[in-house]
Amino acid sequence: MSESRVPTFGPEELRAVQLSRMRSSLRSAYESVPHYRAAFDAAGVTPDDLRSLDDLARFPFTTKADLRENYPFGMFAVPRERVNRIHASSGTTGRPTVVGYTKADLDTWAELMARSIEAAGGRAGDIVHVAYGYGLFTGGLGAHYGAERLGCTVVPVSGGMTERQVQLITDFRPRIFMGTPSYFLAILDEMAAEGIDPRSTSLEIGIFGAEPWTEQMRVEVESRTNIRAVDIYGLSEVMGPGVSQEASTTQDGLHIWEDHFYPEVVDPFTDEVLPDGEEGELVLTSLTKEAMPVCRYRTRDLTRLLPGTAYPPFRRMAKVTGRSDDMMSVRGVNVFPSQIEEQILRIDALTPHYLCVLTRPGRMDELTIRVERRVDVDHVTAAEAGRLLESRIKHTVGVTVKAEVLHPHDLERSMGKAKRIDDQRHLRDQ
Ligand code: DLL
Repeated sequence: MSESRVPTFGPEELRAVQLSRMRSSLRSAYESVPHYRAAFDAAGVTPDDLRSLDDLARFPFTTKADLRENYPFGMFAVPRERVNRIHASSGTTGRPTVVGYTKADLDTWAELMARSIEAAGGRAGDIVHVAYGYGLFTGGLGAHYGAERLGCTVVPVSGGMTERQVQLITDFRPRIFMGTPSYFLAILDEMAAEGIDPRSTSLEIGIFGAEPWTEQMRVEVESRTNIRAVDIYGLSEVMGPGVSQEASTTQDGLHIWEDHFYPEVVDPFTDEVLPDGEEGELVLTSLTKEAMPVCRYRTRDLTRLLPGTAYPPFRRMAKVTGRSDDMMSVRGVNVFPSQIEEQILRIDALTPHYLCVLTRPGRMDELTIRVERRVDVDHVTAAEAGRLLESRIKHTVGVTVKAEVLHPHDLERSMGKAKRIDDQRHLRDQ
């Protein structure tokens, strides 16, 4: 077997590499980005105060708001002429968040994506179908250059035109699919409509990310196909896809490429750094980025740090349970869409196509789960499934919800990240 792209480090050696890279990254941020100089000064720290990795806790956090305030290029640590590429995420309101990459950053990203695809079971010579969106979103181009770097044949389909996706999968016979899990379900439905058995396709590996998906969703995808489904994580502010990747050999959470990103998990309310194993908000510090170093970036993603299995000493992060922004507070109970998804997929008559609708008809919040039934399910069974879902959510999550079981295809399909929450409460407040 050829040598792995995942470098090997002893635990001490990795920490030494992290510390020296962190020092130079913080120095570059402090010296070249006015925002960081002001934030470090306000916190009373300079990069020289970083003597051990634990000292990072003394440094200030960086948030999406900081990036927005420095729109468009204020967070860059290099002259604009050295920035080779820009990506941006639109966000729901206001200015987009802009990120930049030097030539070396793009090279690192391609290498980390090649590493991720390899960890997912990919190898040179594979055909890779990329259904992540191309453009300002980092998914498409990130996957693309990584697959090319690994020596794969890339099919840059991007998202949308689902019939054509099916045709290209059938005709080109890719081994690997890369896209959001929710969009892959739409492709599976299209296959079903065309009478194509997904088990008869060439696909063996699915590298799914850009949105939360549950273990139950993995079971759903793997049972309908011959695919091994693995998770990929990343965010544009920190690089894009390829910050962490689940190994196909273990399928037990995502190894963080710690030679390039230093993870912490903090209590989202007290900001205190939590010990490994405890759930909180993931905070990432870039160690090698030139164009836009990030110091303690608050991802808003909730997870836990776990010891490495397939690639120690790199630690793993557990599957993201949700974003703190996606937490629905319903009559005092905190609920994440992933908790709802888990219960939906435990009921045979229901599909993973669902939407959580929040309303406030009187003084109290109401949560309605709109979920499609499976094609072969009759009305009586569908109604029973709805009642079962209501009672299971009541018992496991602790909140009373209304389930509305819909016909197949009643809900809009997304081509990228699925929309799981429709908050209509503000409509009445205005
Ligand atoms: O979604 C980058 C990406 C592209 C990752 C393709 C994986 C595959 P953004 O658009 O900046 O970047 O959105 C980042 O998406 O903070 C998470 O909330 C969510 N997210 C990304 N991957 C996962 C995942 C890309 N595997 C935001 N599980 C992140 C759960 C994920 N959430």
